[in-house]
Amino acid sequence: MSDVKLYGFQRSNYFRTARLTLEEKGVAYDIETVALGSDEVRAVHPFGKVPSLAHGDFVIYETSAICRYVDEAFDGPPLQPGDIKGRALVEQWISSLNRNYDTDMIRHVVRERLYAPLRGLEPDEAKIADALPRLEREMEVLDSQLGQSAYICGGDVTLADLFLVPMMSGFQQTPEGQNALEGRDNIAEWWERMAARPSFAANTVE
Ligand SMILES: N[C@@H](CCC(=O)N[C@@H](CS)C(=O)NCC(=O)O)C(=O)O
Repeated sequence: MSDVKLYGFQRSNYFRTARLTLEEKGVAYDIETVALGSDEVRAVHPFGKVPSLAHGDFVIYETSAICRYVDEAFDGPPLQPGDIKGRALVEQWISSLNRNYDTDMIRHVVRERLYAPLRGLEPDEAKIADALPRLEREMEVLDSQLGQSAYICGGDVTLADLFLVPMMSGFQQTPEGQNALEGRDNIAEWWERMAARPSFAANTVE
């Protein structure tokens, strides 16, 4: 049993980002599967969201804070650059991935196209259509960035890549995702590199 415990559930893309970070750092951890709305989740997150992380009696929520904490509190390969500008770019990308890409890829497309039918609901086609022009630009920007370096923020994997992996895995399963990714060869090559990493097993959703 480890003194690091990650709370959440595997379908959550943010939970998987936190897991990928722990895996990349080589940190031993336990998983506590908690259901949204449960007393267990509210005990470790004031807004009842996932994930949260406990390290001993220190409990932290918000995925970017969790990932930075894990990167800085434990040994293992650094997941943020050593220089100020490099760290600012990682922060820029994490913020943009959360604000723009997660909104459109996950909340507008994946939740409607993949998850709504699992709950017996019809996808909200207007919500999906609304995101498509933004997704076009988002994929253009991402593909251009990945044309400059192997990973989002340079030649090494950073936290920014670990935020994108779970978003991309759901998105590319949708027809809208496949369409938006058509011809985006730099994104496809990045995906192959990420999928080849041992940490990628932590991204699997049954
Ligand atoms: N800003 C939060 C977002 C976390 C989040 O939205 N998690 C989703 C699961 S992927 C969730 O808990 N949704 C339930 C809800 O919003 O009530 C973070 O970075 O941790």
